[in-house]
Amino acid sequence: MGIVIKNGAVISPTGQIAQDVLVDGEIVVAMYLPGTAPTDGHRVIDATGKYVIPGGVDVHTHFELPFGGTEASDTFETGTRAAAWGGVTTICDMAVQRYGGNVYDSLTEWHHKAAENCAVDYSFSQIVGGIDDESLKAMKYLTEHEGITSFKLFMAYPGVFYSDDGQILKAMQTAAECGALIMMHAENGIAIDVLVAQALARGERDPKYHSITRPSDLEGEATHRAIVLSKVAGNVPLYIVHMSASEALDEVAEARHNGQNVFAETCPQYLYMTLEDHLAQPGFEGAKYVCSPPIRSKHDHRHHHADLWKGLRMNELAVVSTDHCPFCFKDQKELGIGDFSKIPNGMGGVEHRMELIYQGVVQGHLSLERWVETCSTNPAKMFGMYPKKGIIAPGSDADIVVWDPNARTEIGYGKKHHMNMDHSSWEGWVIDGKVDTVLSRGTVLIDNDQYLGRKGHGKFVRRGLSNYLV
Ligand code: DUC
Ligand code: ZN
Ligand code: ZN
Repeated sequence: MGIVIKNGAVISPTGQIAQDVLVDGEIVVAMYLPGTAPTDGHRVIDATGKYVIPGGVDVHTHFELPFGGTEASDTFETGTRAAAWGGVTTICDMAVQRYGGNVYDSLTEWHHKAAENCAVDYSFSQIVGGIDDESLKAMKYLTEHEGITSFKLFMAYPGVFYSDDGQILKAMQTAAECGALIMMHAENGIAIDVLVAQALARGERDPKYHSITRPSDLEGEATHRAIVLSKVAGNVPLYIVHMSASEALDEVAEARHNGQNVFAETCPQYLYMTLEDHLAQPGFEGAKYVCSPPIRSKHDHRHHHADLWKGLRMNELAVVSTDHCPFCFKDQKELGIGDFSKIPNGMGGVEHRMELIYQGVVQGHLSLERWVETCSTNPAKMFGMYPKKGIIAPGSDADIVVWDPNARTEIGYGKKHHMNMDHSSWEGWVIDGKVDTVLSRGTVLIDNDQYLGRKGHGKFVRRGLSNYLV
């Protein structure tokens, strides 16, 4: 028995077409004029008045990440279940090699954490925190033999993940040789550490100083440096992660204008949240919104939100991810009471990206097509998973979301909230739309507000090289 999704509007980056979708086993096998797909012997999902979109692809999550003296609170089991609730059918988590550690061992560890635990399909990018001959060799091996074709480097977090410019250049040269994508956390961590120490010495200890000590100019500067290094390394594909600042966006726009293989993602928190309304909340509440790069001020001379939305429209930003890195308030965020620099950095969002960016469609920032493109198609292409993922077309995996534009979603703890956190980063947000039904490789995971999935359904996706390059 197959599944027919009938009478919906199928959305892709190139438009919306009224079509029926026939799923057989794990695959989309055919598309029909609306109302004409054979239904005999098939389960029928009526999508009249609804959008039928490719399952979301979130290429930046941190499940079970040991970080900031604690560990991100979602496991692969809880995090991928929340992803399913949010219409996300593929995640790409960050496997972590630290200075002194071994890349292969860390990848094995991440496989071990994820195997048989995931509700949706998953892959990994590899963080390389210790660049030396051995890890450079490993980058090649992972690209050529393990289906891991992207590597995250850090210009921030000295002493934790930080790489200096020489190390970055070497890693980029290696990536250029084997066709891998370099993902960059672009903030000048050396300068930030000076500002943090100076702020603490002045007695500035509240969560809002997290943002004040990480100015947007230092994101712009690091982005510029990363782009120059990528050019020197032979125009290696460079993907700036979690962009928060107009200054950084300018750098990416200029590099793209010059024909460089430079790309970027942003995350919902950078499109909607502000220092004043979130980080500077009374008491220690602002700790919930501590992430890096930080949430920016609405009084900056640059209009970060407006610029980032424009960047998404103009394809200066190709992808929206979440940088999902959840911590509970109790005992985790609380580690930083009295010292903002000890607040674990990260926010939970894997469940809400499709909803929050759809709200951007409702508000007129993006088209429906661009919503699908930035949240599903482009991440699949950028990370070598297309057309298996990121599109509804014959031969693609039947990762499909039926989206109801006439229903609402109330986000919040005790409302819609399935991440393993004791609060919601998006408390009180109401979305003019709703995840109705979710299929992952032809299996129904969400239906009628019920979770029908299971851990172990999700399979590791071996990725190819990026199919997004200019
Ligand atoms: N930023 C975060 O906020 N959390 C995880 C790592 C990162 O770069
Ligand atoms: Zn980062
Ligand atoms: Zn991250």
